Formats: sequence, structure tokens, C-alpha cells
Amino acid sequence: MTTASMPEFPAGFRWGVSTSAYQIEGATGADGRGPSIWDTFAHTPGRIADGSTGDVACDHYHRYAEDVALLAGLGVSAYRFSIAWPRVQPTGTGAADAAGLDFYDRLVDELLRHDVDPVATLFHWDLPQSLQDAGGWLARDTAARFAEYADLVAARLGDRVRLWITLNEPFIHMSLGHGMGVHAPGQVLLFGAFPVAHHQLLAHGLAVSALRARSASPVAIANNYSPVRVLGDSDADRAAGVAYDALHNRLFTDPLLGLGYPEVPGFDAGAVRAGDLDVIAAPVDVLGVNYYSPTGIRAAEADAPLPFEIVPLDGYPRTAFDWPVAPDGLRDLLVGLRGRYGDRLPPIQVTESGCAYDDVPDADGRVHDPERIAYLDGHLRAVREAIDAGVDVTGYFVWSLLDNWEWAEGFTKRFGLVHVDYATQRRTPKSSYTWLRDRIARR
Ligand code: IFM
Repeated sequence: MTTASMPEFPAGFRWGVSTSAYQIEGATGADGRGPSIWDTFAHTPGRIADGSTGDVACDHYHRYAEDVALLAGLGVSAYRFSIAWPRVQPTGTGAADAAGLDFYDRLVDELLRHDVDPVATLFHWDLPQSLQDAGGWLARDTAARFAEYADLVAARLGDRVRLWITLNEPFIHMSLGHGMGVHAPGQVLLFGAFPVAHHQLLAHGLAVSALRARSASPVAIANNYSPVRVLGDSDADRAAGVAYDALHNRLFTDPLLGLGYPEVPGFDAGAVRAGDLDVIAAPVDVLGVNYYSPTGIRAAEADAPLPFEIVPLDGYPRTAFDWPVAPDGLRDLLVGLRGRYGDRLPPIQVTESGCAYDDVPDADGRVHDPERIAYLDGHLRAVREAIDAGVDVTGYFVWSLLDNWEWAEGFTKRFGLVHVDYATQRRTPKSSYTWLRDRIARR
């Protein structure tokens, strides 16, 4: 597929790629880094599909200069990475570990040397294990600890990071990590996980002030969204759709934009104290939107624990994760956010969008991934349609630069524009990398 017929994007549109610390860095024992909940979880037999861990991952900690060169070759204007809290504070409290921060200092400088804006996420799920032992996100104190950590990072990098992202996908961390237990820390609390939502949002709000006190750069949060497709036409099916939408798409956005918590089935507001909602509603400069696919919903059986049932959506091509490829969902989501929140909505950047396929080098060592090219083409067109419909979208980050360690799926899912041979750590740009490079160069 050529890039000739691609729509244009507004001047200043931010082209980026995203990664996260535990998924690529490796070097989990280097320079005083403490253990995180993902070290513990990955080392627990039976938790990860292929029995792997993030101990080495893509060895980015040692190969970051090679990876920044790949970013520069791609021509992106921004790189979204995450900072590992246990590198900065090995036990989640106290003074910063200088060597841990030095790594991010070097990375940021290397990015700037190549004219790539550093976009730093403070929390992409790797909570220091010591904080988990003290209650994790069920404990209100973790929010205060997060603000201290944000202050330490901003004191060191606040002059050079161009966009801060406080949290990555707090909904996924709450639901998969604490509701269903398939991610770290592996808790199966179902509705008992709601304090995790509130304490993450409180942490976000406190961190917004901490960052603003040290850095003039804009602040955002990256939420995961999935537009709901209701299957079935009964009132119960529609009510199930509304319930799921509130849980997935509104729980972490309504309070952020000053609307308080939406009505969510089973929501327990016991953790909410006077003044918290004001802290959470501290204005952000950008809303980060992570989108992968829509969710099919219908009413659950009468005695089911949840009031909705998630059902597969037919009629779409599928990724190796079996997720439907639905660019229309991204357009609907962006337009829907604008419709729902109106002038409360800050500019949006799509902070993650991508797909996993079973990419294998051919006999010549080249990696052809036409499905990913089609995916990116479709999703970029969807963003353009949303802009045409009046939504202020100012950036698009592909997940991910590299094939990497995909959480409970281990190394079995490849999301990268660049193929990684995990035995040799050899990086091979896929055909989607070349396509995106040419696409960006046309701007
Ligand atoms: O790999 C993850 C990332 O860490 C968070 N968003 C979704 C991606 C794909 O599953």
C-alpha cells in the first residue's frame, strides 16, 4: 500500500511511538532498581503464557541508543516511554536512586539530540513491590507516595520532558490487575477493586500539582477506551451497554473532567473523601486516548456476577490477539468523547494504537507485515475523519516501537514496527516501519 492517497494532518501534529519500561527495559536488577509487582507476578509459575519474565525483555536499558536511532530513522517527532518507579525509588518511598534517574536522564538527552520530544509516563503498572506489601492501590497512602515520586522525577527531568503522562490505563490496571487477577498484582476482588480506581485518580490529581510545581510542560493521563457495540435489542441489552460504557469509558474520565463519578454498577464510593473530587479534576492539558477495539455487550444471565456479558464482534478482520480491527471504533470514540464532554474536553492525543501479528522474518531476514500497514492506514484515516468532524486531535502514537514483553502473554504477541529476535536482541524494521516513515516524511 502506498502513502500517496493518505489524508494530510494539521501542522504541528505529533507523530509518535509508545513503549513502557517493564515491557522493554530488562536489567531488572541493575543500578539498585527494586522489585515491582510485575517482577513478582511474572516469576510466579503459571501466570505468564510462555513462562517468560521481563528480566531481559528487549534489553533497552543497555541498547537505548540503538533504539533512539531507530526512532530517529522513523522520523517521529515524539517518543512516549515510561519511567520505572522502582528504578527511581526502589521501595517506593524516600530519596531518589541517582543511578536509576541517570538512565532516564541519558535517554531524554539522546532523544533531544535527535529532535524527538520525550513524552514520559510516570506509571505504567510497575508498582514497587514494597508499596504493594503496604496495601498497593487499595491503600490511600499510595496516592501520596506517587505524588512524591512525581516530584522527584520532575525535579530531574522537568526541564526536558515535553509532555507528562501521569498514569497509563488505570482502568486496565484496576480491572485486570485487581478485579480479575490476570495482571499483577493478581487480585481477584471484582467490585472490591473500586478503591483502586479512586486512589489511582487521586494519585493522578496530586501528581498534576507536583509536576506543575517543577515543570512548565503540559500534563496528561492516558486512558483506555473501548466504544460499546450493543448486541441485542432488548431494554436489558441496552442497559447492559450503558453499564459497561460507564465502567470502561466514563469511570476514569467523568471525575477527571469535573463531572464526579458516573453511575457504575456495584461502585463503592467508600474510599472517596471530601475534597478528593476537586483534586482529581485539576485541569489537564491533553487527554491521552489508548484505543485498540470496540467491545460487544449484551445483557448477562440473571444469576451472573456482572450485569453485562462481553461477546465477540463478528464481521471484522482480527489480530493475533483475536481483537477486531475496527478503525470506525476509533472515529466513533473520538467523536463520542467530543459529544459527551463538549468544551470540558482538552485536546486529545491518541497515545496508543496498534496491533499484534505473528510476524516472522522471511528467508532474506525481512519482515513483511501488510496487516499492520492496513491497520495503521485505517486508524490514521479514522483520526482524520474525527478531526474533520471537529475533534481536536493533536497527535497519534503507535503501540509499539519494538516487539516486546506483552504482560500475561509474555513474548507471544508482537506489536512492534521493529521485529526483535529475543535470542540475539537483533532489531529488524518491519515493512510497516518503512511505510510509516514514508507516511511521516510526506507531512
Ligand atoms: O502492551 C499494552 C500496553 O502496555 C498497554 N496498552 C495495551 C498494550 C497492548 O495490549
